[in-house]
Amino acid sequence: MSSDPVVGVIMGSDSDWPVMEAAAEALDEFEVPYEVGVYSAHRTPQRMLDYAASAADRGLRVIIAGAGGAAHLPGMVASATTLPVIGVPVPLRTLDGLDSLLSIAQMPAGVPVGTMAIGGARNAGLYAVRILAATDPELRAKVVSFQSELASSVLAKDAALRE
Ligand code: RP5
Repeated sequence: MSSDPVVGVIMGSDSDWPVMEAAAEALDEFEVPYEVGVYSAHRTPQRMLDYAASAADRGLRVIIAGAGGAAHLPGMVASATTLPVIGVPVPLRTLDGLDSLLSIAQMPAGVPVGTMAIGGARNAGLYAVRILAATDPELRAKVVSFQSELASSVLAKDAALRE
C-alpha cells in the first residue's frame, strides 16, 4: 500500500491475490503508488459501486480489476467510473480462465474495459504504467529504459544459445 495512490488494484476475492500480485509488483518496479482491495461484484455490490464512483475524486487515475469465473467486477466498475479500467481474467480450477476472459472482454459498446490475457496481471500493471507515462515524462523515461532492458535480455539469451 502506498500513500496518495494513483492506481487501484482490486479483485473479487482474496483468492485472486496470487495472480493479481504480479500487477502490484510491476507498479512497485516503476515506483507507482497504488492501493489494493477486495471488492466483490456479487457479494458486496454496493461497496464495489461506491469504490468505483469515488475513485477519481480520491486521486486514482487507473483501476486494475481482476476476477475469475463470472468475472463481472471489471465491467461493473467501468460502468460506475470515468477512469480507464484494466481487466484481468483470473483462471479458476475449471475452464482454465476462458469463462473469466469472456466475462470481462464482452463489454457493451460505450463501457470499455481494457482486457488482458488470462492471468495477465503483470501486463495489467505495465499497461497502467504506460497510461500514466503518457502525461508523465519521468515515468516515460523509465518505460524507455525498461523496454531497452527487455530487448537486451533477449539479445543476451540469443547470444548464449549461439555459444
Ligand atoms: C470471483 O469468484 C472472484 O474474483 C474469484 O476469482 C472467484 C472465487 O472466489 P472465492 O470463492 O475464492 O472467494 O468473484
